[in-house]
Amino acid sequence: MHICPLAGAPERPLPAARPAVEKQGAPTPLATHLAGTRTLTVGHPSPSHRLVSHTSPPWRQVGASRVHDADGYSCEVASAILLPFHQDERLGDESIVLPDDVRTTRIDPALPLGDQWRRLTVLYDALATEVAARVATGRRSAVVTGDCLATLGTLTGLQRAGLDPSIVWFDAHGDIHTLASSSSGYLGGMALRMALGGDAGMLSAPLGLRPLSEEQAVLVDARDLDPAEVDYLAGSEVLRAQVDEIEPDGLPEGPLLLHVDVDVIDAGEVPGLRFPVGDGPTAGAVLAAVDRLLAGGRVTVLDVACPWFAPDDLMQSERRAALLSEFLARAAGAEGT
Ligand SMILES: [Mn+2]
Repeated sequence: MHICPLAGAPERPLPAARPAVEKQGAPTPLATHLAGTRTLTVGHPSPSHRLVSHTSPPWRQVGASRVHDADGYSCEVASAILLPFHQDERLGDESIVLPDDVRTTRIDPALPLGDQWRRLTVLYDALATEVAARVATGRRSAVVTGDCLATLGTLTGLQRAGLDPSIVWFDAHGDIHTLASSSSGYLGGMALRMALGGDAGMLSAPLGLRPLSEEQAVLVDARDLDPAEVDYLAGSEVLRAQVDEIEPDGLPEGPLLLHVDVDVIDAGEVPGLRFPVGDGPTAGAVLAAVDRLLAGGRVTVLDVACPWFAPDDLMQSERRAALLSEFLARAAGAEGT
């Protein structure tokens, strides 16, 4: 599995492999193709959403484009939806850098001033619109965001595409707080709980997100839990697993949203995290677990959250880019197909 270098190569994607926003009449002309780049910027989302149903989706197809390099060899090109935000704050472009050869669709709508929940709703609605359009093509998609809260938009998009996905949540934290139980008030620490119906009036209801049942959620390697999270999980049906042992066979049936907060990786390997946690699995172990789950053929979206601060230096930036490259290559790659 590799991503071929595109520099200097004629870009000749096959008809079936063009970016979703450019094909098959995506709901509205959402994207503006920026001249001279392969980045698409999605600006103003449509309030209407096309519903499609997939009874037997071909998820073994890859979320990638097949191109031919200068020597005529074909290879897979990764593509990704990028939401460069931490909550409703636009991150600098240096915060999340995707490899040059990743076909990137950037979600960057104009947000209304004022109320944070309204801003987040507009932002995640735009993400959901793009995810739904991408998923409707039957390809696995990759989404890269600045925090875990944005996964609510990805989940909403899958549901708008007619799916009823379960969620596999790799995270050093539980993200299972409510507004009432959280002592910090950090919204990212409530993301999974909101997917399960927590504080539904704030984001889930305005987005049209249908809360998942607890049995549809698997929390993987959450090793830094607050007492209120421990109490909730002890009385809930949320499944728990470890990175080293998780296998597709033990997961809820049906399509899966695979969410990976990079802080699940031992903090020693991921510099500059907002909430670093040690004693975690290696990046290699997390990537191997992702490989196993992708090989199961049910992952519709690989969602990678990057809750880190802006990079301190070039070395830090390059380490992060290398890590993201590994994830995106897997989302695009032929393994498991
Ligand atoms: Mn998280």
